[in-house]
Amino acid sequence: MTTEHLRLQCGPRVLDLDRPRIMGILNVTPDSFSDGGRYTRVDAALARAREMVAEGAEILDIGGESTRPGAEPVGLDEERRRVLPVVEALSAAFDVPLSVDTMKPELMREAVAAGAGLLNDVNGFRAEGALDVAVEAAREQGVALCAMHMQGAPQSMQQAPQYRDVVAEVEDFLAARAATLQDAGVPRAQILLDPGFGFGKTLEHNLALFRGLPRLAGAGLPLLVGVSRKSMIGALLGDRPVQARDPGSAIAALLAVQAGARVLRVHDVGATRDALTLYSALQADAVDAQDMRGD
Ligand code: HH2
Repeated sequence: MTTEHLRLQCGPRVLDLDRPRIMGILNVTPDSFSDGGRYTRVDAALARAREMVAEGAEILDIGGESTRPGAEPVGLDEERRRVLPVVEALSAAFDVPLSVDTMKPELMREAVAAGAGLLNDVNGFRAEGALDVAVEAAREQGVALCAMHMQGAPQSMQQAPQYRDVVAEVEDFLAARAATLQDAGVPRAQILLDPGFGFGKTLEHNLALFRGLPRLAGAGLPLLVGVSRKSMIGALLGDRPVQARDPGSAIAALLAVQAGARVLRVHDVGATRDALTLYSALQADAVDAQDMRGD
């Protein structure tokens, strides 16, 4: 694990990453793989956000386009209509950084204007115009950027993903994105990297990547890990259905922290928080228990 003091600036707010932080997932889509259709109304999204913050979420990630394998792309106007009212309502109601999960540069710009402090792009800011908008928002408003690795596009990424060496290729990709962002003037404290579990990866690729997390974390930039409810958890537990994957997801999140992850993107915030609290209380060499709990 890296010894560098890591922190993450998300607009006006700074998160110290000496202890891991939980990013609660708020999908405002009709078709997300585990919670689609539940939080599409602003009042339902607000209520869910309140719950997650009470349970210990320190970042909320709002997504208006499902990226599950085979998902249909959503047009800009529709994604805007889903996401922006929720970002506005949440930024008025909560003092936690808001992340917006989008690949579209127009929405990135509008989300930052509406109060987002983090741009989370599963496409690693590779869509036309995305890098320019993200860099401008990072330099002018201090927002954080999360660049994720994905092979292919959601519609077809699980058809036949192939790698020579998945850990080396993801490591090279993330290093190259980090270098591009830094060369464009984005400070290190505003960069998060994510290996992208399940995005153009078979179960074997996901397992290799998980085992390679210490190597990825060794590069010195904070890692975000998102395995919550994903098919790798279901497969490892004997075809466990999506709604029964939360205990396994919390354990995997904990193992990711042990391997160097600093931000955990999860659906079940309470279970993940409990796992982290117990870990720090029961491990002699772990970070102080109070710190983990966020007291
Ligand atoms: N996974 C999903 C979506 N966004 N962003 C990052 N940085 N890392 C991830 O692993 C990640 C992500 C997919 O999960 P979910 O949001 O629950 O589902 P859906 O894409 O169906 O909305």
